[in-house]
Amino acid sequence: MVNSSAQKIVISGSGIWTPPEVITNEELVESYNAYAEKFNTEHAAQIAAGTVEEKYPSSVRFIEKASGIKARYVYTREGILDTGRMRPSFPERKEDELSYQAEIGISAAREAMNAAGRTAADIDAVIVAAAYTQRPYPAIAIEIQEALDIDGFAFDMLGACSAATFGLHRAYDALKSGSAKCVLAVNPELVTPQVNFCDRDSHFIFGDVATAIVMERLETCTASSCYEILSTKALTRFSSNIRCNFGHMIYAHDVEPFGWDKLFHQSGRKVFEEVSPVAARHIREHLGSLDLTPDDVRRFWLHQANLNMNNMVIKEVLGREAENGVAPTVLDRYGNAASAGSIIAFHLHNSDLEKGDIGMICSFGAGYSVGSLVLEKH
Ligand code: CO8
Repeated sequence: MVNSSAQKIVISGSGIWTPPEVITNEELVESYNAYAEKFNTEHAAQIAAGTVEEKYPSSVRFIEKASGIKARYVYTREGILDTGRMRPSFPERKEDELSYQAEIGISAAREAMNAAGRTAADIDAVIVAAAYTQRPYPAIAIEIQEALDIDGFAFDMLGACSAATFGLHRAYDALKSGSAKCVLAVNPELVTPQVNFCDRDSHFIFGDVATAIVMERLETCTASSCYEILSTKALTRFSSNIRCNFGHMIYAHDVEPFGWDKLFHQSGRKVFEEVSPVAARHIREHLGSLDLTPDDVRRFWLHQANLNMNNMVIKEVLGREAENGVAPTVLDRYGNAASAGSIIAFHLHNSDLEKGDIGMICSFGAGYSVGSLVLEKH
């Protein structure tokens, strides 16, 4: 959708909640390898008989070379490195307690509201957009709305890797149509509970984070700087190459509710090869629709799943290696923070842009999905 009417929509503030705890590759690999060794010893007979697959060791060198990830922030380290558990430990919160996702979402939301100079009274819509919500209802967004004392309406939406950008698209549409005057879009990506820490192909990929954006009309914006949204563009193509089969039907399925396929799993190489060209084409076409070329863009805030993938996408888009800083990386510290990756990159790497500079947020991954916004700094 192109912002053709006189009504200009802007991002007036952003915020982030970064977990206090970190797990390095070295720590993760050490615990995985101890787990794998124990598993192989306990299943020696079945491995010898060919009925159980041997677990091969993970490697820091592989992880860094294949993904660019060096560490990840986690809500809690508790349980993840315990070879007898291999999953985080989150005590269940009572029905009268704030949920984990609302808690981290509120921290990011408060920072975004401060940056935008907005109070709860100014906001009239809350969108929570994330790869998972910890319960289907009442919506996490309504819980955040209540905790922040915001009037209006709130809802949750999923969209895997593109939840955050698709959420911003919905915010843009609501502001354009007039159904909202100031939207708080929150991405509480609490994903470590869905990571299969017993799988060496994916145990290193993800980290937790929450991001938030305040979006409003230019005419109401009082922030010292903001980003006008020139245009939004979304694309989806069905693929099972990144998949999670956890859902409400499990109760009726009579299957193992915590089986490997109920957690995140993917064919990483296929995803890499299939999604990169689609993302590059999407970026070029989106810019082209605004009569912009990739060289007009001062900064690309890309999805943060894999450094090699981002380098490939940018090279394909620009026709050359990217100069330093054109597409900043945060996944070395954050890992893949699901849909929040491109928003973290935007939040941490936009202050040096000048009035009139063009930037582009672009997510890509599970679904498959690609979501982008072209921005101009005011
Ligand atoms: N240590 C050592 N060796 C390993 C390890 C490891 N940890 N893992 C795999 N290997 C081995 C493989 O088994 C393979 O061995 P062999 O050749 O003998 O079969 C060899 O290394 C090479 O494996 P790959 O070909 O798979 O390696 P790649 O170079 O492709 O790297 C990656 C693997 C890093 C996974 C890469 O393919 C990748 O990043 N692809 C892109 C994937 C992507 O973008 N996915 C999107 C993720 S979804 C998302 O972003 C958010 C939505 C969902 C949120 C869910 C939260 C839980």
